[in-house]
Amino acid sequence: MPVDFSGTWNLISNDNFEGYMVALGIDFATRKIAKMLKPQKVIKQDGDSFYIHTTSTFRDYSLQFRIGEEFEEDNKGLDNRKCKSLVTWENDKLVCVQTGEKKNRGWTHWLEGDDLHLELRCENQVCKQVFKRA
Ligand code: ECB
Repeated sequence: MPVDFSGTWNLISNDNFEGYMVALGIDFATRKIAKMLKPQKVIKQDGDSFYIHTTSTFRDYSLQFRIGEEFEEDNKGLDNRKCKSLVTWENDKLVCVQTGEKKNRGWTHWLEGDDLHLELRCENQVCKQVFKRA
């Protein structure tokens, strides 16, 4: 039985989001707004099928994928670059590799106690987010 990430999750910490956004080339004004946000994630998981909706007062982003099936990701409203994304299980961690213009781009989700963790990577920057159940 895989881990179940399903639920509604509220951001409680966001380390080095600034560095991650700079690595993605997000402009100053957008970064100032984005840093203030407390996004919520709604995750619907059915076995190896995922729907992840990240919402905020500023922008929303949604993603649907199946484990092991590469897909075209259009990072609309984020950095607006396209990439090829592949999500796999690494033990109980959900690991996404986003292949494209930016080196070393991807993210990892895992559960720790009652918290949802997310590491966002781009080039030499790592942003660490923690969410609690709503
Ligand atoms: C959607 C809420 C954040 C909106 C921030 C707006 C502008 C900043 C532009 C680019 C920054 C890059 C990413 C924002 C951080 C989080 C959004 C979703 C990150 C993501 O890829 O989550 C994965 C894993 O949960 C599922 O899409």
